Amino acid sequence: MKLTIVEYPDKRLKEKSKTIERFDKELHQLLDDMYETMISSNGIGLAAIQVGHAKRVLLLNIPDENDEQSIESLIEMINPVITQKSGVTTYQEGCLSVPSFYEDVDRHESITVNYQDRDGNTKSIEADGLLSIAIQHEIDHLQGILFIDKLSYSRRKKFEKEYKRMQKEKKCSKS
Ligand code: QAP
Ligand code: CO
Repeated sequence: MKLTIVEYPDKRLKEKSKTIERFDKELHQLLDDMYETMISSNGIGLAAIQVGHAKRVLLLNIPDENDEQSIESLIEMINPVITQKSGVTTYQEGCLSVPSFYEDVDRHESITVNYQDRDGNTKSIEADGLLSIAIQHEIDHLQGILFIDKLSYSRRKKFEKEYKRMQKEKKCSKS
């Protein structure tokens, strides 16, 4: 089932997500619904709070060299923790919860993440490139942090202005 994406400035996006303790059918259903929601919204990453569930759950599906997304490369992370980080990189990020806005954000270049899979097995992954950026963006969601919270004061102002104008245009096109 496709779920509704929570969009900024909804306060739920500021909530801190809770650790998963039961790796049951309910969790598996949430993961499947999140996947359907992410793919049909053209996303490459999604955190559970973006569909209204304050749980430490996220998905990543980075496109391959031919820019194609495949379920083979889907990564499901439960209770992720960054254990190592190095370097700095900048990327123009976007977010399904902040539609049609993109801005440069600084991240760690390479990271190591410990997490659990849908059955509760402990995993570890070393990531760099877009996967590393995406993981950091999604883990931020679990702390209630959006990429726009990382912008400088002046860029944040620019965002608020542009975003408010867009919301108005959306409303007008409906009526
Ligand atoms: C997070 O973001 C991310 O504005 C995932 O109109 C961001 O999937 C990972 C999207 C940057 C790596 C680098 C955004 C789709 C998707 C939009 C997304 C939109 C339609 C964002
Ligand atoms: Co996001």
